[in-house]
Amino acid sequence: MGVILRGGIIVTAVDYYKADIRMEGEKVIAIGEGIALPEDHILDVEGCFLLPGGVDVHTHFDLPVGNTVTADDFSSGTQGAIIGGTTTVVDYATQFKGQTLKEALMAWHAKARGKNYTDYGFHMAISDWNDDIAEEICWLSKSAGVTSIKLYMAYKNVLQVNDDILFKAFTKGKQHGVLVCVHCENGDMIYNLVNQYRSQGNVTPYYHSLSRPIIAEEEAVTRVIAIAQAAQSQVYIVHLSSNLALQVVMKAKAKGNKVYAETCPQYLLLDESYYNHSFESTKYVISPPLRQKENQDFLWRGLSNRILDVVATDHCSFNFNGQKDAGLQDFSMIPNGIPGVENRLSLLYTYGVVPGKISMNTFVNVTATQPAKIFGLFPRKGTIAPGSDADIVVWDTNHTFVIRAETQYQRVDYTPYEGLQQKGKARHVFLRGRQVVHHGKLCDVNPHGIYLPRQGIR
Ligand code: DUC
Ligand code: ZN
Ligand code: ZN
Repeated sequence: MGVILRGGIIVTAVDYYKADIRMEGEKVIAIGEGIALPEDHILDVEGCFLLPGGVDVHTHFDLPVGNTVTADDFSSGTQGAIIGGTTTVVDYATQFKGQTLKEALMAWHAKARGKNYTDYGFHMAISDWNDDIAEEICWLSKSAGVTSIKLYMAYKNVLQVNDDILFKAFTKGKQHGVLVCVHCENGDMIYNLVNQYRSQGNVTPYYHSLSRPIIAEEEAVTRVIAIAQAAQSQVYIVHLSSNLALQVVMKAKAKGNKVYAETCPQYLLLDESYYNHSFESTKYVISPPLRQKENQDFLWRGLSNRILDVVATDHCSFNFNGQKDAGLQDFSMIPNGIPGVENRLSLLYTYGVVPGKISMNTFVNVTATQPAKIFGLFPRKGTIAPGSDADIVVWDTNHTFVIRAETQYQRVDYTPYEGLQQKGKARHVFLRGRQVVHHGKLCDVNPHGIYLPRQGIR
């Protein structure tokens, strides 16, 4: 027996058309008219969009940071994701000092196994690069299905790597089909600014943003693109936040450099006015920080003209009470990060598609198709086509709701989007053919997500 979704409008990165979808087992089997077999179950989705399940390629679930751990683990994080229409996440497995990549990856598998409501893959964030680690990149890609790594240009004395390591990582990555993702902020500039503010007694969250100016991002983006070019490698820039950094990416792409760039809902929708001297503003402490509002129009345009490839969330949640307050006396001690995996599609639809800033095709492209393509999951994920996994979101364009911490599935005590009115919601969600969300509610209490080994990049 198959399932027929009847009467919806299918949207992919390039198409927009009315047709029925037939799913059987885990796959989309047919698209068109008159495709139902006699025993099929028919679901009427008249008036809804049928979208490929969202792919969020930037999450941090169950991540230890300092002496705490992110509020969401794989269970609560992926419940939030699937309710919001995201059916695949690629989480940053993280290597800590002294660990091999294999040890780090096994630790992440242990955290995730049996808990996922979405399908999932892993990147590997590397905090301890050396010759032995470099040799493990081949294993990571060929045997473990992890075809992307991440390095940090910020967090001096903790995660920050120098240009020598960046060059070596790009070279290794190219050799083994591994995409290098980079957090682009100049950590030395930030280190000095943080120390200056603290020594002057300027310790409230307000100084978090002053200590991480746009020039630190612009410089790092410029430098990383140059290093990748010298190593004849591709580069993926995570969480790009400002117009100046966007201009650097635009010029590099125009020159033919293989540069991918990701932004996040928080940079499209929130701005630096959230930082003040109150404890409340710890809720918005992220890196890079929220920017001046005028950056947002440029980022939206960057999405619509496809200079920006991906919208991911960088979901990295810490409770307001009991975690963010570690930085009450010192902004540099506030754990960096915000939640959002549950809200990505509705935020982008409400503030991007509805006012006409991006098209429906771009919406699908940046939330599903491009992330799947860039990270080796396409065409299994990221589109609706015969043979693809039946990860389908039935998107109700007329459903309005308000984002509230008290009703969210994410297990964190606040949301940076509190009170925002949303237009558009995932009514039903199918994960590999199985209905897991019914009328906006999780309808299967069991986690059915599976690990996705990914293909290497070309
Ligand atoms: N960068 C990330 O990508 N995630 C959390 C914190 C950070 O700085
Ligand atoms: Zn980062
Ligand atoms: Zn991140």
